Amino acid sequence: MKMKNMFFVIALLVHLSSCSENKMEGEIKGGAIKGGAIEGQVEASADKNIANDTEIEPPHSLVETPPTASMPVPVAGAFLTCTKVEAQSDCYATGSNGKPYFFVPKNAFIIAGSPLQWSKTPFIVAGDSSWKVEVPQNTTGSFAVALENDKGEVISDWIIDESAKPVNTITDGGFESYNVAVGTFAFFSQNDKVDQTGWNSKIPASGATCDRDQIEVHSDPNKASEGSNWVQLNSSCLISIGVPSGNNTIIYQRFPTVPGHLYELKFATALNAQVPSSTIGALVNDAILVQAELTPTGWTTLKALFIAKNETTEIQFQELKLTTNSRLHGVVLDDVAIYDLGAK
Ligand SMILES: [Ca+2]
Repeated sequence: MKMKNMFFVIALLVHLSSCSENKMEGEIKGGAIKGGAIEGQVEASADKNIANDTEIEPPHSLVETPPTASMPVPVAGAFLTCTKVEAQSDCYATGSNGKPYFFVPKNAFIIAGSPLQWSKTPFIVAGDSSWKVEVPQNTTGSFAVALENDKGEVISDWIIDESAKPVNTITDGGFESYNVAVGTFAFFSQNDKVDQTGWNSKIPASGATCDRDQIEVHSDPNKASEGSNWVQLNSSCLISIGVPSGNNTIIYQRFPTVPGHLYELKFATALNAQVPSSTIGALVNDAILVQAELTPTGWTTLKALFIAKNETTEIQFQELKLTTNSRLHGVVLDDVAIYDLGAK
């Protein structure tokens, strides 16, 4: 891990959303995500139930250097989820265990515009770990809500206008640019790729028993989290004579960032039913931002915040803790987005 490139990063997660059971049948066996600890707030949104028995690991908090006073500080292990309801946004905070996260906001902000502006806005406490945040009438398109406590720590969430997604810095986050026949899968090597935008792949720096990286793309609109295609992370690394090694390939994408800006990573992941458990890792400039244990319970959406240090940032995904080199099924990935939250 390149320490010099390491971000000040903080995770993470909690928010479990997604697919109905019938979207995850077959290879990726589905499973309902149970309602959990914060029923009152979450059950109102049928597709965003929170599991209190999730296997997801606690967040990893990697702090290399202290942030400057003006820089927003992502809160480790806290996860804000907001929805827009008329002239306000209903938000609730959860921790990595899926339960309400104790947070005492001092200020609320609407983050919108180009360039992004953080504008203070009134808010009220709506319940345990939930708030109603005023959204000004002139707010259009996609915007984010941020809550800041008296320590300058921030939790935030983007509210995406489906007709306007200018803030997503990731190209082809749903892997829909790959031409794969429905019901099949195909491998795409970086060497075969003419267009170098979007996703690329590489072999893990250590432990790999293969020498050819590939991206394994599956297609089926009834199984994908978004669109038709998704990526499986475990079985695409080959030795050069073409024999599957079953080792994992890192898929990555480099994208422009503004040093000092806060970014929100969001992605959907799941585990094939043939595998009892495994781990997905999302790394920012080689530093782990998200490390989550998965069981075959259907698509889960994970989110995390990080602060960019460079003008170009690399996001990587790989299946961690791969214990066998002969497995054909593993962790899958879809619907990756990274949203710029600007700097306060
Ligand atoms: Ca997709």
